[in-house]
Amino acid sequence: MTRRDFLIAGAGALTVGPLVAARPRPQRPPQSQARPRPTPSQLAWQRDELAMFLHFGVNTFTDREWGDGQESPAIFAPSNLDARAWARTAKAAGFRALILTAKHHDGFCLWPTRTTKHSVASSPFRDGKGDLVREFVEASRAEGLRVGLYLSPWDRNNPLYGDSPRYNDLYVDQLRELLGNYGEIAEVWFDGANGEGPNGKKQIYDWPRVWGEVRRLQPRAVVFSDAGPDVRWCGNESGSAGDPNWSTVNPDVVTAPGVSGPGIIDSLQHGDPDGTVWRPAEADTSIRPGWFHHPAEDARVRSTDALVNLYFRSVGRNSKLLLNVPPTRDGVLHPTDVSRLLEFAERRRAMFGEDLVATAGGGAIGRITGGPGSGAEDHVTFNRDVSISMIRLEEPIERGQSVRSFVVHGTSAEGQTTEIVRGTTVGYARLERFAPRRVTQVSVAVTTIGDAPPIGIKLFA
Ligand code: FUL
Repeated sequence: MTRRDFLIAGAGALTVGPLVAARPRPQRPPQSQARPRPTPSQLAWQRDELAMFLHFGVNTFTDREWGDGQESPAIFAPSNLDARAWARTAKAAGFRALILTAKHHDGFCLWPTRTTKHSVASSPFRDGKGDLVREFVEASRAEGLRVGLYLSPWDRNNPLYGDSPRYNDLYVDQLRELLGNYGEIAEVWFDGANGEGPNGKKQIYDWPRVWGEVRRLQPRAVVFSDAGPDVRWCGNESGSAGDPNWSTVNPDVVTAPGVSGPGIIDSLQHGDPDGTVWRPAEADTSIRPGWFHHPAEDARVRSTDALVNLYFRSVGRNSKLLLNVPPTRDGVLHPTDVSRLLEFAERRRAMFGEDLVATAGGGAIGRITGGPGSGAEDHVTFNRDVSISMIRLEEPIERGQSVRSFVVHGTSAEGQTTEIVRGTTVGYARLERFAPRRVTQVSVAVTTIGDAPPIGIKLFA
């Protein structure tokens, strides 16, 4: 298939190619005006690319994943807790934000809340005078990292859980403490877990109220949940974004955190090209099998190769990677996890350190076609024969997302042009790997919804 065939085959309403040239040009309004765009906070969130998740709490000490709320605060006794070391590792590994489980489903609060005694204030940590949320935010800021907090709505300790209005008041009070007393919070993370309360009582969460509180107290924060409103879940816990992956969604499909039903996972994975709101996908997963640290999993930390693959499946598919690295009972990151993170960073530096378009791109990058609902093609001409094996494509997402499909061709020094790779959406970033090949010119053709944007092209050996 030639590039021109691709342009013809790939888009519904093309204005190029002999098959459609005779048809009247579709009378579509320029959609770029109407298409959703990210807010400045959503843009900053995505540009961070990598965030580190820290699951830490009573489960760390009981060796469980979900506590039942009956744990004694006396067990929370990290011997050597060093939040600054967490942040230093995150920074050294190229992460730009950190998210801490301020309260998990067991209800134990890592800050001295006024709402319950089930907190660090009743524990041996810093002789009951500690505030881990404060240590965490201060350490993150000292390393220039953005801060996020996870506050589980499901609370297996609190007696009010299941008594909907009263528990909702308490939950909002906890949120107010976290969002009112610790400076700027960049992301607030809500999962939709909604287990049974005492005596089988069902808790009905008041999400509009919760999100309203976040807006009021932290207007620049992004709110994550399955249903957004700012950032959506990618639909699995293995850290793989969908392909295609649109950052726009139809908000009527996933209406609240934790909802299930037909089409929901598909919508979380892929978004919707005709979606009316901007709600990019966050890909969350753990560096280990569990979310909390379990000594038995110390030999099951993801390999550096696996982390690189994960990066391609998340950041490389228009998503953001939220990688969990759980502290141990000592309150430090496990040395194996730390070395994997540093190797992961080193590998990224080696892979993406030299953009050949910048260093050997002799020719101008030119737009050939464009226009609403159309295709576009850009060329990179090298001033020498170069070997390439990876490409990074980028859309200027501040203008929205519009690439529906792309195809990359390479031309050798002998003048032979062959297809290298093709795919669907681009968005913030699209990363592809392929068998190394020598080229003097690379072209990228795209089909789009709305105006064809200038596509950023980076090529790597
Ligand atoms: C889920 C929780 O049930 C897991 O324990 C973990 O916190 C994960 C990130 O979200 O909903």
